[in-house]
Amino acid sequence: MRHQKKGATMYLLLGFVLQALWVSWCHATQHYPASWGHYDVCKSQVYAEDRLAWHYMACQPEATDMTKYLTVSLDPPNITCGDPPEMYCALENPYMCNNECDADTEELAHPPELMFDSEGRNPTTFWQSTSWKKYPKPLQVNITLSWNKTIELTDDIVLTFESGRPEQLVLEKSLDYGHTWQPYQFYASDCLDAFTMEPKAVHQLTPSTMLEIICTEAYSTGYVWKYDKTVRFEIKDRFALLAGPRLHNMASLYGQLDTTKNLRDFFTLTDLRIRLLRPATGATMVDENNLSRYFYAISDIKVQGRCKCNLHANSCVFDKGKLGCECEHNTTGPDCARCKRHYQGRAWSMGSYLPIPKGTANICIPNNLGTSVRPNASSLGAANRNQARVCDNVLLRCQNGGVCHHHQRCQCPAGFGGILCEKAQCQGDSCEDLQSSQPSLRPPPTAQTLPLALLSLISSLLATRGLTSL
Ligand SMILES: *[C@@H]1O[C@H](CO)[C@@H](O)[C@H](O)[C@H]1NC(C)=O
Ligand SMILES: *[C@@H]1O[C@H](CO)[C@@H](O)[C@H](O)[C@H]1NC(C)=O
Ligand SMILES: *[C@@H]1O[C@H](CO)[C@@H](O)[C@H](O)[C@H]1NC(C)=O
Ligand SMILES: *[C@@H]1O[C@H](CO)[C@@H](O)[C@H](O)[C@H]1NC(C)=O
Ligand SMILES: *[C@@H]1O[C@H](CO)[C@@H](O)[C@H](O)[C@H]1NC(C)=O
Ligand SMILES: *[C@@H]1O[C@H](CO)[C@@H](O)[C@H](O)[C@H]1NC(C)=O
Ligand SMILES: [Ca+2]
Repeated sequence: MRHQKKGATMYLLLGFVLQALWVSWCHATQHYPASWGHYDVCKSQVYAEDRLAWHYMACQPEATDMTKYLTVSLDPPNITCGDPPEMYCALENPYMCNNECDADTEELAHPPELMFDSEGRNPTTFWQSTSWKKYPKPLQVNITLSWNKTIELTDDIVLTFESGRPEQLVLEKSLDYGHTWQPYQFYASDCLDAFTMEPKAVHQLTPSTMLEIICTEAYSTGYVWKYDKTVRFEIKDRFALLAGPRLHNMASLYGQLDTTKNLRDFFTLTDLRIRLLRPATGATMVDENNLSRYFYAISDIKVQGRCKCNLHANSCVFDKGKLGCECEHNTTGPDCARCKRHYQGRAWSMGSYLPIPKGTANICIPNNLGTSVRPNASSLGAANRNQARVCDNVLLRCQNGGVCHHHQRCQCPAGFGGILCEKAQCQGDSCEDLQSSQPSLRPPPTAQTLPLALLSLISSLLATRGLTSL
């Protein structure tokens, strides 16, 4: 298969900052116009105390077309048309039967690879299933896309159908290489009937419900065969819930991605699965005398994203069929998710987008540096579990524009203070404290100093979130 080309080495080169999407949005809004470039390097040389030293920064690979690096599998495996050869009729006209599929003839074959070839060819190239010969037994197909690497989505997933769009389909994702699956979005011409869910559109979501899994009727109703061929999973619309309609508040989005694991995980995956549950049947009942009208055909699938490197790499290589981050900051592993040997001087942690724009590298330091505090994996996990969450950006706990930092502390804008930035400062005589609200790396206040009522309120809010277990 084309994505498994032997020896193909693909460098996802130094990028703009974040994905092209965000860059273009920033460009449009003229926010932090020059600063985004800081994310594309992991380190730079600076003069410090009269000598040259390295200054480390958070960094991540450029967003790119991720369909070049996936493997596709179908279930059932022999569901592709053409073996034996078959004639298909148009959905809207049962007498128009000029669509022939024959797996042994290249021009008439429709293998799964044709969902990922470059478009712009005329006629389009597409994968096609067998027809609904066994009606009323369901015609169901799973199309599974696997990267064998954790990736982060940066733009809408777009499926383009050559057939009518299915009456029922589910988009699912896995974060653990296909062991477990969660739904991403349900699609049906009748959500209540198909999934017993109320239909909902993404624009009905709010910042506090932005991770809700919805069933939408926007991509299934009717069969405007020629004009409306796409089915979307709207990533950009969900980003905009936090960063504003034109993503003018990027700092808020970054702060929230940084500190809110649910939010980060929502856009993170190792595999995607398209579950086709019921093909388009048109405006009328299923015509049992001509089942050659009912089938699935997909001409294109778009998945834009980047390798997840925990802000410790600015490139990702595709080598021997396998994606991997080129880790910096003395980190290692496919996702740069641990410190190198002999660099475990302090516990590994992911890089941080904050402070905007340079971020914090959180490099791994040699073992013999600093104190002998070396939390091992198990004690670290336990410590993290026991830490109460003070704030959470999805829930917008920090007030007056504060940004939640590591779930522990609200970074308040100048003029505000208090645990949740709820107090206006400078009204009395204590104006000297203003500087202390600037972002800093000092350790967070311990959770025990917080009022108990506040903590329980926060944890009950967190417990009701739909995706806390993701
Ligand atoms: C596909 O394989 C299944 C068994 O794995 C078999 O029951 C079915 O008839 C096959 N379908 C076709 C079209 O070959
Ligand atoms: C039904 O399908 C066959 C091919 O299987 C085709 O020849 C015929 O014209 C189609 N239409 C009707 C109304 O039977
Ligand atoms: C498709 O995947 C789902 C789980 O994601 C599984 O339950 C089902 O058996 C699979 N196969 C088919 C043909 O639907
Ligand atoms: C996935 O990647 C790992 C290395 O990280 C490799 O050992 C394994 O064989 C790969 N699996 C597949 C299915 O390619
Ligand atoms: C590890 O980090 C140190 C800075 O602490 C740097 O000088 C060194 O080059 C890094 N080593 C590797 C192998 O990246
Ligand atoms: C890790 O920490 C736990 C608890 O602090 C301790 O019981 C265990 O012995 C440690 N393991 C290693 C390998 O240091
Ligand atoms: Ca195609």
